[in-house]
Amino acid sequence: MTSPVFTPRVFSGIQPSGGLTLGNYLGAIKRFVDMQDDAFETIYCMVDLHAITVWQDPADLRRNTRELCAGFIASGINPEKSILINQSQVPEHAQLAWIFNCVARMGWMQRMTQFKDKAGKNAQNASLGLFAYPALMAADILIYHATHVPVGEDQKQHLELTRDIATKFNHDFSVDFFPLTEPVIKGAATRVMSLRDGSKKMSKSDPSDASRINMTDDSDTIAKKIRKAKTDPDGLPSEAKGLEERPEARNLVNIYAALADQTVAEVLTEMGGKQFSEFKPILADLAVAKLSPISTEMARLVAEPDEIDRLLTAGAQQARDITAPILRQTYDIVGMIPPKHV
Ligand code: AQP
Repeated sequence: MTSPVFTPRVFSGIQPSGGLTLGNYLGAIKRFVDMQDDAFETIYCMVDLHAITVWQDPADLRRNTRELCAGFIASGINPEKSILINQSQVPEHAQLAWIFNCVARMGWMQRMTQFKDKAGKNAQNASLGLFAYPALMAADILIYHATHVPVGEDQKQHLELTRDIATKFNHDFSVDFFPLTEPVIKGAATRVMSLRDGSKKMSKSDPSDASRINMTDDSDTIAKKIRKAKTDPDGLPSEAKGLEERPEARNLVNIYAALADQTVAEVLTEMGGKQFSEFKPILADLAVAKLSPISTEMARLVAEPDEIDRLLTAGAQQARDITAPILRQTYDIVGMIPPKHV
């Protein structure tokens, strides 16, 4: 049997779980924009069904979903080039997730470090949805037969699980139906760290606002957070090996490199020898120059929620042209009887 050739197609998503951070921007959205201009069909998603695996106030969820959509567009995702969707408006994601819940094994899910981190010490009290999260994520990707998924480093394990689910499904039903999706984890900022603790990921749910740069922060706040970012007493080295064992210093250099579209080596050639008292204002100026136009455009877009809702409705219709046939074929492979149209 010859393997099917899958259309080069990119899928990725972000949870509307409150605010967007510089980590989300550099690790994900900025790269979504780059891939939209390559030879891919691109589908980008606000994964609200993932967000509710932990408690979300309904009014906040609606507001955060629209704000995230505004963040995507303000960052350069063009609804004329990419399909932009809200996950719950494309029901095939959740329908395929149920099939995958029956393919994935409990033992696979128990190994997921994100579940362990998010459930914390009280795992018995975590929602069943939080445990099953990676099966829904596999469905998000495979309902499009997506071949590539740009993500930050923290999602690598979930992407491996997506490949395991596709492999087991194909094997169990003796088909070559789901592709083995490639994670795309590239660039200087695949793991942006907290500004207060270089061992922790920058995260929108970190209780400390000073730990992250929010995409809605104004220029003064961005500059202040960078000025106060934790560093060590040494200056910048002129080679990357001088950043080993210096997580906070490395983080600021990585952020600079990603914002400037440079490699770490290029940044250090230029900045090596500077003290942080000199480098931080340069980084702050660059961050403000790159982020302020995005936050201004986000503010303009969120003021027009009807326009955002219209775009998402149109996106869902486009998406369902892809997802409905794939779900129908999946049901057929599994042995479900299709409805008779009379
Ligand atoms: N710090 C980060 N560095 C690089 N990439 C990151 N991503 C998130 N944080 C960083 C990438 O952003 C995409 C969407 O992530 P998400 O919001 O759906 O979930 P998350 O990874 O759990 O992000 P947060 O900010 O930590 O959210 P909360 O606090 O709600 O759990 C993914 O591609 C992710 O890799």
